[in-house]
Amino acid sequence: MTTGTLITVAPTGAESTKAEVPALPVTLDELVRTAKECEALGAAVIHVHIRDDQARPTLDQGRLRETVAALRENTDLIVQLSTGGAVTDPEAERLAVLDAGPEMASCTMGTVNFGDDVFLNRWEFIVELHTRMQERGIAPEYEIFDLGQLTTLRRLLDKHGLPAGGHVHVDFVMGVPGGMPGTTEALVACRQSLRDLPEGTTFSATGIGRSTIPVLLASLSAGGHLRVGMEDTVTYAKGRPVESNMQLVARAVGFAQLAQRPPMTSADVRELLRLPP
Ligand code: KMH
Ligand code: ZN
Repeated sequence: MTTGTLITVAPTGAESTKAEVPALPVTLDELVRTAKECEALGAAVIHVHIRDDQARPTLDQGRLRETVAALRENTDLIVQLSTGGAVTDPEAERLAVLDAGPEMASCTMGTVNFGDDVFLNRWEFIVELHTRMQERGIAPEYEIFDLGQLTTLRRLLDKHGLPAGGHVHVDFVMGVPGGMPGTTEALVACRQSLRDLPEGTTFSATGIGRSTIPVLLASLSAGGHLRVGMEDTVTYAKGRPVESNMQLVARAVGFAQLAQRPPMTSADVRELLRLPP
């Protein structure tokens, strides 16, 4: 039975520029402040991409470690580092993200067209990420950009076993130009495909751009959880830029409360996802 709602905030991403989106948190200070405020509102997980001194996406190991340490020190949020990075990041650097020791990390289940780019995720790379996470006790969030990627996930689990902690959690990333659309129909198709995955598999969903609200509502009504943030959405409503990540988290919390599925604490989420101690 689904009770509360797991709310993930994805505050930064790798795609928007600070010049175009000044409210984007790009420094460690901005990120920590955002994390604290989003936690106070009801977020339990933070999906993290970091930037360099010029606000460009980076996978710099020192910065990643510093970020994990600062978020741990200042919040009780579950820190989920992105292994997706930016579309230009090499596989070796994406794998090395795990060396920063996060509690969770993202793990995308296949290659997808990504606007005018390609987000490359070869099978061997997926297996390597999954295996390293198993060995290190890092819980994956399997990112699903298209329906067939759930079949890849099933193949991965069949051939290489369950993730650390034994619980499977997926995130439907919907509405990327090149991936599945951010519609109720697509979410229901994904939801139905979960029956081929281990019993108890949980899911969250996020809709890119204007699909954010339809996906949020569809996920709540289908028993799913939510991811929101400026990685995915920089327009709050027609003609209104997002002012902050807190604005998006507050909206998600409002919808979750309306659905009588209030936000879960990070302690509840650690239990739900059976995160390794
Ligand atoms: N920035 C995208 C190319 C992830 O974080 O794992 C990939 C992405 C997925 O954001
Ligand atoms: Zn990401």
